[in-house]
This record gives sequence, C-alpha cells and structure tokens, in this order.
Amino acid sequence: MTFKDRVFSGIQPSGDLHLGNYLGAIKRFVPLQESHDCIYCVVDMHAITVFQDPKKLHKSTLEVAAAYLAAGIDPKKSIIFNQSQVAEHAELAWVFNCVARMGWMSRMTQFKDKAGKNAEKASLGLFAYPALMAADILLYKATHVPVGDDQKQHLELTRDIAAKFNNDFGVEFFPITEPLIAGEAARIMSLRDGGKKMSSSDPSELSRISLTDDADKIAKKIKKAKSDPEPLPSEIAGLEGRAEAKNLVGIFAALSGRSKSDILSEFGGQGFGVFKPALAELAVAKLAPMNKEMARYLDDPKQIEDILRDGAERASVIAKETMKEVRDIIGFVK
Ligand code: AQP
Repeated sequence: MTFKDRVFSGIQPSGDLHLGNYLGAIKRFVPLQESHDCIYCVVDMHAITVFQDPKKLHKSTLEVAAAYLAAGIDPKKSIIFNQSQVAEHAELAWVFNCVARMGWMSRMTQFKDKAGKNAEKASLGLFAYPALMAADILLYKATHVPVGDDQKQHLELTRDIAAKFNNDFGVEFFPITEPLIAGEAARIMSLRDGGKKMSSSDPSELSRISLTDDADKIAKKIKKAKSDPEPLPSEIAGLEGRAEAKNLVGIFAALSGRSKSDILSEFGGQGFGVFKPALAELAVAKLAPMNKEMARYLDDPKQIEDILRDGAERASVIAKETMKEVRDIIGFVK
C-alpha cells in the first residue's frame, strides 16, 4: 500500500524555546511546506507528563505557536494546532499502550534521563510518553517526521508500534514512518557542557540561547560559552575530542546554512577570541527578526488562538477518519 506523503512534528510547550529546538526542528519545518502536506502541533499533552503551572502552560503554548508562525509556517497551507484540542490523540495513545510492550518502553533512554534515580516518583504519563508520540504521528498516517537526533529512539518505537499493529490485525493500515534527522543541527549541545544536549530543563540559563533572548543576552551567552585554549583546526578531523569547539562550529554552520568544513576553512588557525564575536554577530542577525516577529504575534493572543482552533478543526477531520477505521479494525462495537 502507498501512503500520501505527509509530515508531522511537534514541540512541547514546557518552557523556554531554545536554539536547539529552532535549528533541530522549527527551521527545518518551513521548507517542507513546499513539498509536503504538513501538520505542526504544539504537544501540550506531552508537556503535562511533568507538572506545569496552568498559566505558564497557556503562555508557553501560545509562544510555541508564535514561533511556528514567526519562522514562516503558513497556517493556511499547513495545519498548526495544539494537541489537547483533538481528543483522538489520547484515544489512539490508549490503543498503542496496549500494542507497545513493557520491554520496549523500558528501554527508552529519555525516560531514564528525565526520571533519573527517582523513577518511582515519575508520572505514568512520562513512561507512556512515546506511545502518545506514536499516536500523534500515526493518527495522521504521517510518512515523514522532522526531529532532532534525541528523538531517534522514539521514532524507532513508532515504527515498531505501527508494524506490530499492522501485523497483529493483518492490515496495512499505518505507514512505517521515516525520521528526517540530518544536517549540522541534529543535536545542538549545551553551551556550558559539550557532552550534554541543549535543553530547556537545564538549570543554567547560560547553557542555552532562548528564542526570546535579546541581542545583549545572546552575545553574553556566546562569550561565556565553554571553549578551549587551542585555535580552531582547518579540517573537521581536528575537532575530535573537542566537544565544545565542535558544538560552536556546528551552531555557526547551522545558522549560516554552510558546512562545518567551509566554516573551518574560514576560521582555521584563529582562536575563540575571533570566532565567538563572529558567531554572536551571526546569531543576533539570524534570530533578531524571528524574535521580533514572535513578539508581534504574541501581542495579539486572540489571533494565535483562532489559528490553533482552525488548525484543530482541520486536524480533527483526519483524526476522526483514522479512529473510525481503527475502531473497526479492533472490533469495537459502534
Ligand atoms: N539540543 C537539541 N538539538 C537539536 N534538536 C533538539 N530538539 C530539542 N533539543 C534539541 C528538538 O526540538 C524538538 C522539540 O523538542 P521537545 O519539545 O520534545 O522538547 P525536548 O526534546 O524535550 O526539548 P528540551 O528542551 O530538551 O526539553 P527537556 O529539557 O524537557 O528535555 C524535537 O524535534 C527535538 O528533537
């Protein structure tokens, strides 16, 4: 069976949107609109797997939607909506809770990282998160999912769930989704520790550049970013064992749309005293227009809420159709 090419991706409204979210996900969502039907979701039900202050959740949901719009996602062409407005996400997630195996879920490294030593106190939702993510994607029979490298394991689980559902019921109903993970920005690392990914839950604000940071903050964070005393190499091989240098060069490459080797041929032999100001200037130039656009959208929350409601209505049409067929396949009486 062939499936219509369709892209789905989402971002949690769980705090500061950062450069990793932008380069690893949002920026890549935009050009896909030219070649695919795209559905971009603000995954608020994922966010509540850890407690969220209701006022902050509301504000962050509008911020993620504003970031989508400011980056250039066209709400007429693509669907932009928040997950909780389409109840079928939760319904299909339950079905997938019954398809996925405990052993598969127990191997998810993100749960282990986020729950840490306190797994007993983590919510059941945090454990089941990847089944909800599979439901988000497969509800729309999405064939392609642009995400950062940290989501690779969850995408593999989505493929396993689709294959097991198809196999258990003897159907070819769900596609085996392809992850779209590539490029210099697949994993942006913390500015304070090149061994950790840039993340909104890092307690140090200096570890990440937020999409709402002004020019001064961006410049300060890049100036304080961890580096090393050596000059930059002229070849990529010279970045081995230099996690922080590799990360900063990767950020430069992703922001400028150039390759790492191109950046090194320009900056090879120069120290961070030269490279960091150039990176700060580039980051400010690339992020300032987006920052301004986000603020403009956020000045009119009603407009964003209308866009999300309209998107949810359009998403619901597809979601309802899928769930109707899923209920038939499973044998639920209607
Ligand atoms: N550091 C990163 N580099 C590249 N891509 C990244 N993404 C996140 N961090 C990086 C990508 O952004 C999209 C949305 O991610 P999410 O909403 O699932 O949030 P997350 O991955 O949980 O992001 P955080 O900031 O790291 O949150 P916490 O701290 O809660 O874990 C995804 O496509 C993701 O790959």
